[in-house]
Amino acid sequence: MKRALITGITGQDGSYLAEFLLARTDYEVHGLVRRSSSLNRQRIDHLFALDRSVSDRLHLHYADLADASSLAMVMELVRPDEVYNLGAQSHVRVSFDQPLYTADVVGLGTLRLLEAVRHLNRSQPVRFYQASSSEMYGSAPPPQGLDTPFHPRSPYACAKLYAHWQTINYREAYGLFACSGILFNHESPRRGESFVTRKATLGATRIKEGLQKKLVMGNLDARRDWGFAGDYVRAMWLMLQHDKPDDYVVATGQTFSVRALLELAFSLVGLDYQDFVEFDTRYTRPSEVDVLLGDPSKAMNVLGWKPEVDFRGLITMMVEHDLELARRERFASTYRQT
Ligand code: NAP
Ligand code: F7E
Repeated sequence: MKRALITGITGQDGSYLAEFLLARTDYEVHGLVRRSSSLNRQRIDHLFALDRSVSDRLHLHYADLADASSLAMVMELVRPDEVYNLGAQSHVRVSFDQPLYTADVVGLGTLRLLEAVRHLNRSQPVRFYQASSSEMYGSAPPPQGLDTPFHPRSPYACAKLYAHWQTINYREAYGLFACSGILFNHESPRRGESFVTRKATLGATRIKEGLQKKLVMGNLDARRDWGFAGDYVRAMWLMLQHDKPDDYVVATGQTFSVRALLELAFSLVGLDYQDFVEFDTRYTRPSEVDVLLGDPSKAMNVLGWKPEVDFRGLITMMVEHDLELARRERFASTYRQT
């Protein structure tokens, strides 16, 4: 039985990765969780309801990327074969409001975890995956690949770049099996509600069901390379199964504007986005990343990875999920009134 440790298991990617590893019968999965006043484990609750042959292989531990001693303790307790560092303050706009916190958790947090991994690696081999981001390319012209120079445009991107280089340095300095996956935007019905795809699919479906009247957005001209999170966690795992540690870009190789995203999400529920979308500078950023378009050829050629869900399939999946949520909410409110 292999042991995997996931930071950020309660997040979008952490939940898909845990599901993916548990579906393989040869993994025990350990996740780090933060203490919060109310439980926020909705994305992984269903895993504990599965057959005991699966749920017994899932374990949660309290720790925080800001707290080096908790990371060292969990590392010693679990002694994982594979560590996936997915924990982060991952919202780019929020990183402008909380730059120091973002740098601490995303940048130094990765270094704290790498130190704990380095110590364990002295007594047993440990493989490490770092969740790097296409945001590190920032204003670099598209398409962006492994040879493209980085030009980060937010506190989040700067912190991710620091973590990316620390990961590479631990590989070169200590011979650690450390991989950095430079993942372009990936989404799903489990995406946080304030990221643009989910905001669009929730907005369109709630407007359709009469639960809200308008949707207030920022820059509609930004373009992103959007893939499906379920496809991308498979790439993370493949990196750690390869015979040598390396860095990879994971993307679809297609780019769409936020405007095209809105057009599609609203058209799927029979509406025209122009009748409902308003602009507010509240949702713009002090420095924007205009166009992201990734070149995933190395991941495809070396790892044999390829995405299975395209942009239309992804947004359709999210709209169908959110339409069901909106219908239930409308039904519950009608039922309360009668
Ligand atoms: P997400 O949904 O925002 O999840 C972030 C996770 O990190 C949550 O489990 C969160 O826990 C945890 N976390 C936050 N602060 C922490 C701390 N101080 N200590 C420990 N855990 C902490 O993010 P995601 O979309 O799944 O992304 C996963 C990783 O990939 C992140 O590192 C993100 O920056 C990176 N990434 C994402 C994308 C993308 O398009 N999704 C692309 C490239 C890279 P709580 O539930 O307690 O908040
Ligand atoms: O914005 C524009 C916004 O917040 C996408 C994170 O997972 O992917 C994500 O970062 C674009 C930007 O994602 C709104 O200005 C317009 O140009 O969904 P987002 P992001 O900033 O690309 C990368 C790869 C990560 O690593 C991050 O962790 O959409 N946009 N109007 C808007 N964005 C938001 N959130 N809300 C709007 O109203």
